[in-house]
Amino acid sequence: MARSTLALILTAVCAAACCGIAAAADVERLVLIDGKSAAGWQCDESTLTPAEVDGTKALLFRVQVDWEGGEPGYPIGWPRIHFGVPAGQGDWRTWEQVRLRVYAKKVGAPFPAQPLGITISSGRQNVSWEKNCSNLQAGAWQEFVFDLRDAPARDNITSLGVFISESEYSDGDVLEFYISDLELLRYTRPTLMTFQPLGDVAFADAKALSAIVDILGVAAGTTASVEIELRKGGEAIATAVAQAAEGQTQVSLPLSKPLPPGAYSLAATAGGRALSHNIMLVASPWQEVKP
Ligand SMILES: [Ca+2]
Repeated sequence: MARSTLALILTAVCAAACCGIAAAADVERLVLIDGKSAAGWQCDESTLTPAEVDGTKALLFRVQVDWEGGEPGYPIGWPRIHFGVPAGQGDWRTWEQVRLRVYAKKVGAPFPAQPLGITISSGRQNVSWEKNCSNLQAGAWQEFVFDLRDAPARDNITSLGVFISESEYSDGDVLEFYISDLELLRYTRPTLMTFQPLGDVAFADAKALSAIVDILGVAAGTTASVEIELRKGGEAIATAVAQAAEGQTQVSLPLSKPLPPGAYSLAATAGGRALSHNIMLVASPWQEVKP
């Protein structure tokens, strides 16, 4: 495979937050499919060809489901395409996500619950990682982003594959998956991915409110600052700054005095991205039993 296929492209994307402010975040990309060339890829029980769909260049992964033929011993098998990672480039520990864009076509019944899988394999035995492109719809571009950090043995990745399970389909089905982009991503600065309070309801005299943050782009051995804020009607009631390492961290916002029961929001900001959740503070039962 040409080394240029593995070119790193430093770019900026605008990442939308689910319930907060959208902000720009820097990411590095390792492009494995750019839609133009199938270099480095192989296919089994399927075809892989450069094509164009909906005005976009893509690689067409085409499968005709065949319950009789295929791999010996596994006639109802796993047609697939796969990319062999060049020797010396299998240390994926710093890559955080896999992203792909797919435009799928299929005649007849909708796509099944597990329509298209992505997998990586390491050089060690019995270690694999699989994710599924759930809710795949025919006739529209869809983007799928999977967390790579839960993949085992990421220091020695030997291949990445995209596959279907013929058992999910009917014999004879013709499936077309146009893949315009497939890439590994890593954030180059701390970026808040998710923020989840430990509960939607807390006592108004709680000493602290806790939440889980998930942050990407934090270098090993370092932490990122996370600002936690309790708000009431847009006004900041309490603020604290916590430190979080890469991945999930529990953070707390200390409260110095009991607050009036009612509806509040709890917000986290890190790396320029803010996320918030509604939280209800209710009267403490300890107050009610006081004489
Ligand atoms: Ca087969």
